[in-house]
Amino acid sequence: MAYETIVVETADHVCLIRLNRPDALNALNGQLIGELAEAVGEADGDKNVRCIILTGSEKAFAAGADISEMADKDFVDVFMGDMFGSQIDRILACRKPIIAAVSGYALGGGCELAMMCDFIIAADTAKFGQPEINLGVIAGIGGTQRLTHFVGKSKAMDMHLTGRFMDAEEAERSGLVSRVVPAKKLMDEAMSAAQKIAEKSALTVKAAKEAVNRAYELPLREGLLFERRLFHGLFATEDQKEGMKAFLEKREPQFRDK
Ligand code: CO8
Repeated sequence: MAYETIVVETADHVCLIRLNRPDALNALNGQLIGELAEAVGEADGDKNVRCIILTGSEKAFAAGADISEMADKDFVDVFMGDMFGSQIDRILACRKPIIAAVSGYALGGGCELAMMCDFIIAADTAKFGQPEINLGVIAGIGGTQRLTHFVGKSKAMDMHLTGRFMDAEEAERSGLVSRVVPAKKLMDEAMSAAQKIAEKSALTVKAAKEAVNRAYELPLREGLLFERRLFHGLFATEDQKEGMKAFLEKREPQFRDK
């Protein structure tokens, strides 16, 4: 499908999705969110794709929802239209890993979009923030919930109430991002992480993603049981036999996603 607000390239089992509204610092308008949901859905259904990278430009991952598109809307518009609800649900339904590669601004909906991914690799230029408070609104696609899980209540409150930005170093220290790299190396780092994931059993990767996500959704006892049962279930797969045999034979495993 031809997209206008994103660029999609797939090579070596990795689908790279680049947000592409440079004049608006990749502000998320309805068209971009719709195209992104479509592209993520396509990549999820494409057998050739084993990992997805979501990125923006050097200056901005995304500077938030598009304020010019939202400014004149009223409650009935956004409530009845369920602004971005179904598109966001489609992105969240993706069962393949999504890495956010963040350079520059990741603000408001941009920060929330990065947090929806499975992990964030940040350039040393990255700036995260939830400045919606300055616009007379609050976060609307997960920011109050996910940021709090990542960085704890005190820092999340600070970010949401003051609207201040967090730099890459603070974001790593606080657990929001998994690693920080020099801006020039961001895409190489993200690509090498994606390639590593692509080499694993796709079956096991899906199981790991589902289990980690349960940590955010279930009480500990239920999460532990979910993990244990998935762990037990993986012993029914050929990839478990191959992975353990390869280790004992001191060779690389040849996973077949079975
Ligand atoms: N929406 C629309 N246009 C934007 C946005 C945005 N969020 N951010 C930047 N732009 C545009 C600017 O208007 C400007 O356009 P133009 O050149 O035509 O004037 C262009 O991008 C470049 O921006 P600046 O000139 O402002 O660049 P600076 O380097 O001076 O500043 C900043 C960069 C600090 C990032 C600044 O642009 C800024 O503060 N942007 C707004 C950040 C913000 O408030 N984000 C939160 C938006 S609200 C939100 O995300 C709600 C999420 C929940 C949605 C839920 C839906 C259900």
